[in-house]
Amino acid sequence: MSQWWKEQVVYQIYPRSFMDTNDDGVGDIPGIISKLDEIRSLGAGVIWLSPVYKSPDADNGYDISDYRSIDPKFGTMADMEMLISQAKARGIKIVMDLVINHTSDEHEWFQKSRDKDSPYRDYYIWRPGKPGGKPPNNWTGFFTGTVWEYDGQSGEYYLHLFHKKQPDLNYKNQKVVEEIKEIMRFWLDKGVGGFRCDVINIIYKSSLEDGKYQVVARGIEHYQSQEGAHRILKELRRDVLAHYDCFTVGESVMVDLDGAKQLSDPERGELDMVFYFDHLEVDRVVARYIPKKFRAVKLLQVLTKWQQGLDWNALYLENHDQPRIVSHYGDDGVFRERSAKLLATMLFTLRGTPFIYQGQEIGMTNFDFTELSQLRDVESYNIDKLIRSFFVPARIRWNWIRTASRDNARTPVQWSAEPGAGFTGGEPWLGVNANYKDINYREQQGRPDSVLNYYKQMVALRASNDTLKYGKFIPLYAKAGVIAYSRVLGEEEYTTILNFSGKPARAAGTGPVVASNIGRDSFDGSLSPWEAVVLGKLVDGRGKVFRPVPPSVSPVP
Ligand code: TEU
Ligand code: CA
Repeated sequence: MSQWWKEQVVYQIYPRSFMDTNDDGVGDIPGIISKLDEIRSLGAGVIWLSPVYKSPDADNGYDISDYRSIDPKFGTMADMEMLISQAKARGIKIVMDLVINHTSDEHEWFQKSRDKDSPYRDYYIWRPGKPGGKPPNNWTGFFTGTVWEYDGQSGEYYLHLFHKKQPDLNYKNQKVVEEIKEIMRFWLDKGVGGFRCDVINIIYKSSLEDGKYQVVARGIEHYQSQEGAHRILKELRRDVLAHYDCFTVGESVMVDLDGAKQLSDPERGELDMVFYFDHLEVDRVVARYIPKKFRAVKLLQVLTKWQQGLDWNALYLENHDQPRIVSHYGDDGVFRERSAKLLATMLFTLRGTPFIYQGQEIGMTNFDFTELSQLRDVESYNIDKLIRSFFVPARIRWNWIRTASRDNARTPVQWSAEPGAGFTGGEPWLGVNANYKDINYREQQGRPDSVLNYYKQMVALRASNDTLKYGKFIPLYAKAGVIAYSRVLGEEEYTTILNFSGKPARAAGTGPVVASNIGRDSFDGSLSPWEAVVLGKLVDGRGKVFRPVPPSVSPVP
């Protein structure tokens, strides 16, 4: 089947924060429909929709209580069908979020499984406790704390790697796999273009032995990328996905390059692409919450590893779990617009399918909250509790939470300078950033040099250019804040030079400018603060190659 998804740009929507049409403060499906033209004008051909299924919202929809219905706060199934067809009319496919590691505890399967004699008992992972009222093993979850919850009704514990309202399904039970196949067919038959598969590499628990010591996700060696998960992915592909023109991108937790290769190797027939986290953790210790210094040299190393290691990458800098990239790797102060464009330059000159997260295309920043009580994310509260138990002082705690909280990405999209940022006429479920008066879609739409218009240019540049899509990635140079790499296809070559710093810098090389975040039309080797430039290689009238940039760009002292 054709690999159309390699040609496309994907736009991720987190529905509750996207656009509210009935002023209840929560984004909805009619809101998405009302913005389809904006998404089309950006040049995206796919929308990945974070969950809109029925859910009690213990984890904002990642706890599903019915996979075949739409939660009333988002609209109706008719709205959903309308969205699919309205998107289709604009050449856009909708991709659903497939959250199948766990369900909500309010899902009927789980409710039935609380009865020991029910055929649904084995849909989940139930175990008796250890003597002395201790849980069945020492595992800890992604949201911290034990993964076991005791259920008085049947006198046993059930496993939950995330929130206790997100019980894990038992993938040793073939009936569960068959249920999932039916759910996938249900949505594919409605015309969706594929799935983003939530934490897909951890669905299969090989054993429930105690885990090696670590604070968060203790026990992961028993469920990360197990043979069982690979086998199930192959089966889902063979029995379901292969019969539709669709793609899958799998979120893969704590995966290394070899693991990601296995999951996305076309020969193996599992996933089409994987999301990994390495490139966003250059300035983090172990996981997101403990900061260390950002080094551009390290970033280029990580990019090179994945660009050369995988045949095809899922390229992303933001999603609903990550801080805003301009606040993370860029400068959300004086150089906000310029650094946001630099990050866009990087995103669209790497090899893979680019993903844009809502608001990224206008350079939205992290939230401006000043205390924990303004946050909604369950993870932030749990992390705070955890690090408090290690006696981390309040100020440092808040600093960590503030920079890494998932709510950074979840504040409402800033559409205009009207009250509620044009997102809602009511009280938003999570506070709007006060900078909406300066940073909003409408203002940027009307300004040629805006971040929004730069995104549009970069999407268009990639779309029209096979070298940027399919060219080989070659790292050229990294020093201090500057990195350079090129993309090569046959005789064609493009070089990207990025200055990740607020200081001027130099990088040798002159030549025709294909993209510039400061509106240059020629380049002489001197870089402004946060400057990004893409240089092209041209072929002259006689077919002779003109190399504007030496193959290895070297620093000029
Ligand atoms: O995220 C899983 C995941 O591993 C992390 O990114 C997660 O956010 C957690 O912070 C690890 O510290 C996926 C979803 O994207 C996330 O929104 C859900 O909360 C989670 O799965 C459970 O479904
Ligand atoms: Ca609403």
